[in-house]
Amino acid sequence: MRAFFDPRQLLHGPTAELHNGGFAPYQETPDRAESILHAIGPTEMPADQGEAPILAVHSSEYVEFLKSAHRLWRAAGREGDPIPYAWPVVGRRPLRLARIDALLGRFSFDATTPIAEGTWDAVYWNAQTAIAAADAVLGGERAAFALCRPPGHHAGADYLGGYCHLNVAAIAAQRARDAGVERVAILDIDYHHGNGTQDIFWERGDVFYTSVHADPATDYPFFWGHADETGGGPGEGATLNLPLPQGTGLSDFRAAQMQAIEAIRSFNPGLLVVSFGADTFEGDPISHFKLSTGDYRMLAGDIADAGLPTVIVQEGGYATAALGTNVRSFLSGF
Ligand code: Q9C
Ligand code: ZN
Repeated sequence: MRAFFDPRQLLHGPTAELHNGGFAPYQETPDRAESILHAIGPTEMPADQGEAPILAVHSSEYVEFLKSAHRLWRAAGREGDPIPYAWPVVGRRPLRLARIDALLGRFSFDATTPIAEGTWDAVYWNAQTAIAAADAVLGGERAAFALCRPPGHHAGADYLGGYCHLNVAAIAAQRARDAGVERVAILDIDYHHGNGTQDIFWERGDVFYTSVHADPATDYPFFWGHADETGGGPGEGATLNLPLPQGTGLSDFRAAQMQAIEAIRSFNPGLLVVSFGADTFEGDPISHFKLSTGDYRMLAGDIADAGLPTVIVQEGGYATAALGTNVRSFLSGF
């Protein structure tokens, strides 16, 4: 399978994150990409398609914020990386905000996603990697893999969070729409619900979003991913959430994924984007499912059986030493 990666994706390297009330080493490390590269072998560099496919998903105000946040943080006399601490909980009027702390709150939903000096370059090339994989599939490949890092599915049209800045799955899906694919499905099998992807396509009937994930009553991102969220307006019925309890192993996960695949088949898309997170792994340090390395091959086989042109984008997975072999197992099932 063709696989894409750009070394500039390693430029995003925050040092610390807020975790359980204190600072801890940042979990979403460049080593994650190195682990995957080591396991899957050579990758191709993406072409540069510019900002247009990014701006087809994200607001220009948000993109300008991502580009300038680290510089504004330094200009405010700060050390370290920008981290937000105040949010507009109730609503978001279009305010003309100036101070970096206000901007951080406006364009984020949590405090776990710093913006380091190299973040914009890293996430720009991260997006190009997803676009290149989408273009390969649009060009006739049966499946292609985007080694995305940082992940994307928690990022909305105008907000970051959950280690995510640009929503690579949404960018790939929109790329397919803009290339003339009438209906696109997204299957999200990261441990966490992909709130950003859901939000981006919430009112869209042309992009079906379905996710198997840890119950948000107990797990991040808490405020999205509940079973009664099914889409709004023209998108009503085009969102399907399948939350599962902590401790879930292969058989229950596989059954839920099969339900998601059946719903995708009924939607009859021309292309599938898989948000693949390996944080469902039994050894993951921040998650609570019980999948083993060999399970990923079987789960991928079920997805491949749907017979759809498939773009696979990497999301989470924090058992770094095992991450590469877990990804390789998944890709081997196609
Ligand atoms: N330090 C993805 O898997 N942080 N994001 C939870 C643990 C948020 C994970 C606190 C976890 C987000 C793409
Ligand atoms: Zn995750």
